[in-house]
Amino acid sequence: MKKIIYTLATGLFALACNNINEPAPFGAIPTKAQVEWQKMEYNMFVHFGPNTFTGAEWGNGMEKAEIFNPNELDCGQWAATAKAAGMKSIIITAKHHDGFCLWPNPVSSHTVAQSPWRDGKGDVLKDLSEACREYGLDFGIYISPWDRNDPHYGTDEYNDIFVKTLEHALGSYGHVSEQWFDRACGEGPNGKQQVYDWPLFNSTVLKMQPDAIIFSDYGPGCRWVGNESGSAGRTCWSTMNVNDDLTGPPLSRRDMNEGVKGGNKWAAAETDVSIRPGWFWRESENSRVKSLQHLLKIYYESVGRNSLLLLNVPADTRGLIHEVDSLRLMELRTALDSIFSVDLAAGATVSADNVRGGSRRFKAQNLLDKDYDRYWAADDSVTRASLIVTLPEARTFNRVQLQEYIPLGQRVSEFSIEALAEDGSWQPIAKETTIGYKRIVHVPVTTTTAIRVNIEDSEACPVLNGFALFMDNVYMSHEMSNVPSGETRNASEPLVADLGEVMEIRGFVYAPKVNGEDGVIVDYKVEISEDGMNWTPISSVLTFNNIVNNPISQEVTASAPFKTRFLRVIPVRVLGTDANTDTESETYGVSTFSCLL
Ligand code: FUL
Repeated sequence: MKKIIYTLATGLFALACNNINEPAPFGAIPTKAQVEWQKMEYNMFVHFGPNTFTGAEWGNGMEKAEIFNPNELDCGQWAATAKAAGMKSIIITAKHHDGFCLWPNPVSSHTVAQSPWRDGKGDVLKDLSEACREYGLDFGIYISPWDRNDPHYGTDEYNDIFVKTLEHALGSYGHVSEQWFDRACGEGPNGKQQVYDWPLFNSTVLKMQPDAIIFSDYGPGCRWVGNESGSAGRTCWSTMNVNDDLTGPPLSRRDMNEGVKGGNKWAAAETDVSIRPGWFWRESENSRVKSLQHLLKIYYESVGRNSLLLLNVPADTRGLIHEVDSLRLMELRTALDSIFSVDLAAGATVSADNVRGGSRRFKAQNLLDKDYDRYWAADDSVTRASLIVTLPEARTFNRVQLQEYIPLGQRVSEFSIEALAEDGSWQPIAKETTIGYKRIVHVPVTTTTAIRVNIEDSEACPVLNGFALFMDNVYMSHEMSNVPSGETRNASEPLVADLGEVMEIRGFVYAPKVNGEDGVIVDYKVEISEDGMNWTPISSVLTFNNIVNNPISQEVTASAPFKTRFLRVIPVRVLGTDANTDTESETYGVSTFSCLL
């Protein structure tokens, strides 16, 4: 009888425990589409257009449509490459800043229809959307609001034209998973000023594609990570503080990089970075495709830091992904598979010092079951808790992966990891801040039978759905230095070249060096001299294109060769020294400078 009462009692207890409510969502939470977007983790960006044929990073809009002729274009090859690389979608630059459209449309007269490619009957968006469908990939579109070709740019009419452009692109190719809005604009103070109607642009996208994730500095779907070097903040919140209409003062790069704790909108970071120095393909950069080590570093600093990695793999003048790039992608895939396919926490048992309502539904073991929607949660009053993962035997690892169940919001703001030492003490191996959708923590190579994860602080009760251990034998942390060293100067002083005698030159090359102490030149003027004392200006204020975000070597050529002995570049605006330039995490410094003979 006693036994029956006991069984009945425990049965009732278990029943009661399983009725414990799940935690209420905390703060801003993602939509279902945003959760699915984040689960993709790794996508392909393809920059392609007139710049592919001219070698420019930013076209000036004057490029003739005749130059666009990728006569071996095969979007099936792009999609097959992305699929084999393990990417889940492809986003194409349907219209970059030069205004050229990769699809025929009635809104523009500067499109593939005006090009010789396939006798003006080609359509890159059609080919790519079909290829993506065939390979089970999502399809996304980059359309630049900044347009250096459209004569209406800078007038009220332009916003309506832009809306029609969006409607056409978003309405003609089936499902579009992501709309990429680039807020770059290099018009400068004397250039055309366009006041964009962002609420109208965003509502147009959602009218045409209700589930599309809209990328921009502010979201609303996802936000820019604040740099083009492939690195999300070590602290990385998926929330931001932005106005409802997504307008307002420019966000700081730091806010974009790290997000804002307790921010009012969910807009997780998307890390866009190119596999090459530039965004567009250039023959000269075939030898400068990022190394496997560099790409792994980027992977850890994006996917491993609660961000989605959007890796740009530009198509070449043939219209194909170049062999060098696809080989590197396959090397990366092989490395990622070798690192992440064996979870060294498999077979472990997990306990916690607090389980929500004592309920089996929220038990700590859920962390290992690989079911995304089953999680461990603590009681509402608990913001500090410890989990102990006991391994079946001693195992060796150097990566600890943690995941928060983001459909209920991002909560953890501080955590530490310890390993059980042979003498029974807990030895600290990591101390970090945020987790988010996925956090891959680098720890020293550790051999142990148990790991303790301490949630030291959380905005609300912690809710975690994943824990894993990995051993990475491929990636070795080392300094990445892919910029040539050479003559060093303080970047706020003029850069002066003395050729020794009067010579004919074509222009000059300026290569800012990253991670230096001083600033990189953004805007500048050029002067020449025969004696080094009397100088003649030969330019108005010019800008190094996209140098703020992507500080790669810039080649500046004059419209015709000219003769001089001295040439100097006078900085007009320099990163890090201009109070109006937000450069908290961006100081670049000593540079190389030389003339082009
Ligand atoms: C930037 C652009 O200016 C670059 O050309 C490139 O498209 C990059 C993805 O975004 O803001």
